[in-house]
Amino acid sequence: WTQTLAPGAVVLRGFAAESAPALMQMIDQLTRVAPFRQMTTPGGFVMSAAMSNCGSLGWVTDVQGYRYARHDPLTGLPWPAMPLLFAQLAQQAAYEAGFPDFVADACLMNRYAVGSRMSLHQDKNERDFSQPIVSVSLGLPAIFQFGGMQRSDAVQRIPLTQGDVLVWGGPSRLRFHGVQAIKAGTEDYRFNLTFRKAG
Ligand code: MD5
Ligand code: FE
Repeated sequence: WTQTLAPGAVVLRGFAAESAPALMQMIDQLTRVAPFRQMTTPGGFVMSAAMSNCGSLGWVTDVQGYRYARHDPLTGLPWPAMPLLFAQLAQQAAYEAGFPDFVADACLMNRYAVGSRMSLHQDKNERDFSQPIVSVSLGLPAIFQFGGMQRSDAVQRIPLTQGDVLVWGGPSRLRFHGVQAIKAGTEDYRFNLTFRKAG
């Protein structure tokens, strides 16, 4: 079933539940080529979530800033291609949410260990904000913080479990958001796939 959180922000509960084991296996394969690593922010902080990418562009951060890059700075290799399973899932979810022409060229893979979090931020390194972001939750549950257009705006707390897919478009594309510290559970990690049209 689908739930609208705000204009443009749609939750597809369990949309990826059946695909979850295959998605996790794919993450494992992709990150043998492009390993998970904790990146450094321009301010010099080591991010709490470990990240990797697939697709023609990958999101990276280091002391020089946030950007999309064609190559993995850790290995010098191009990011691994986006698997068809990923591309089709992202496209179908965007379609369900009213974005029929979404084609992702970047998939950021986030891995949260117990205690990892992501502080409030906006996603604004992409070229075209008319394209949505599709995010897929796997593994341990999380509490997602869904804020407003300003950092100081109140946040809604949205529980997310394995297989939940969110589509963030329209007026919600640039909202502040974050992930609260992950609690211990029956698995080791929370994974999130974040699909974007970056270029
Ligand atoms: C996560 N990742 O759960 C989230 C899922 C990131 C990140 O935030 O930047 O890697 S994407 C959530 C998102 C994207 C765009 C807009 C909004 C949320 N929003 O309006 O709340 O690891
Ligand atoms: Fe984000």
